[in-house]
Amino acid sequence: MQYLSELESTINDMVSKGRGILAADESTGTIAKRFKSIDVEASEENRRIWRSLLVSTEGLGEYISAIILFEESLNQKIDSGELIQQAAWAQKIVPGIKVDKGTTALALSPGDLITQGLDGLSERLQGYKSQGARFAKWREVYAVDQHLPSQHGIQANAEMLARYAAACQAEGIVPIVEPEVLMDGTHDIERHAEVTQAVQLAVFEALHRHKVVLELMILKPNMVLPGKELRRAEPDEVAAATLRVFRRTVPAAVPSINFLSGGLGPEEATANLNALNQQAADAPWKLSISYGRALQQTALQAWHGKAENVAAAQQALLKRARLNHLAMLGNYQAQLEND
Ligand code: 5MM
Repeated sequence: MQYLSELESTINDMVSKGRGILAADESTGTIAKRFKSIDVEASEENRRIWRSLLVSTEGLGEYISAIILFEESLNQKIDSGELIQQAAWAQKIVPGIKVDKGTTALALSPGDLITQGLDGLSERLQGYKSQGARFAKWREVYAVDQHLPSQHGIQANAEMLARYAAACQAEGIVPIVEPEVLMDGTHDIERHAEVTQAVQLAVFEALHRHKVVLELMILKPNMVLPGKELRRAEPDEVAAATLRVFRRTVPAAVPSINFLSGGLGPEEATANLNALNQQAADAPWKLSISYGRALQQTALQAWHGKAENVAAAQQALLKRARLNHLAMLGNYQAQLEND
């Protein structure tokens, strides 16, 4: 395989015990929503300041091994004049890039979504690589109800993820494969498990068909949960349901499973990860994070767009990263939130 040693070196840098991935790849519309919640204008400069703040947090590299960026961040500099991706490397944090172009309705399949962005992907990957990105991320999104996602939708989404992952590996870029079964809705945990299992089976079948090397990719999935309009589940229940599905569907060759937080609160996301690691001491894969909201939320609240709050926001980010590090070791306790 061309670029084999490059891919191996990136995966070794990204997958390390007790470290996780920070998702800072919100598209322009999504980050505008996050900024609106703290009354900050969604300007390019504010996005630069925010992502500079994240990546310059001293000590972050102890708990975070990689950061997913949005396209514009690869051209942005922190105040010292270093590119954001160089500032990440300075802390041994591998920079990567979201390469999908967001979701749209899947034609003739009401309620199913499909992600766009395959056209010209290889050329874009070459460009991002020359700018310093070492890995990429692509998300497919599945809404859940009694009938959704359809079998057709599950197959179409799996095909997209596999074609994306194959294109990445062909260019020497490690793919993060993100099938997100949404937690929105009133479904019970059994229905979420059933859908997550069907989605992951289809994804791994497609990855095999497209010759994707499982050792050189990272899975970024949802946890198995009841619909958020139904009820909130305890961490032990989430961990047991999630591991049951993952043991059935995720090959041992996959080095790391890095969960998305999907709208879980920061403390809930950390507690669930802790339970997963406590219940899965014998698991073949690392169980880590690729959280966006659950890592950034408390820091955003502390920042509020003000220069004088940067240090407090960085402390908040570092605290969440450290607590998630403890959860990766199965050593998190809720009372640590008060330290
Ligand atoms: C599911 O979202 C991903 C993980 O973030 P959370 O932990 O907050 O759920 C995240 O990487 C997402 O894919 C990016 O923020 C891009 O999302 P949009 O909606 O902007 O494409």
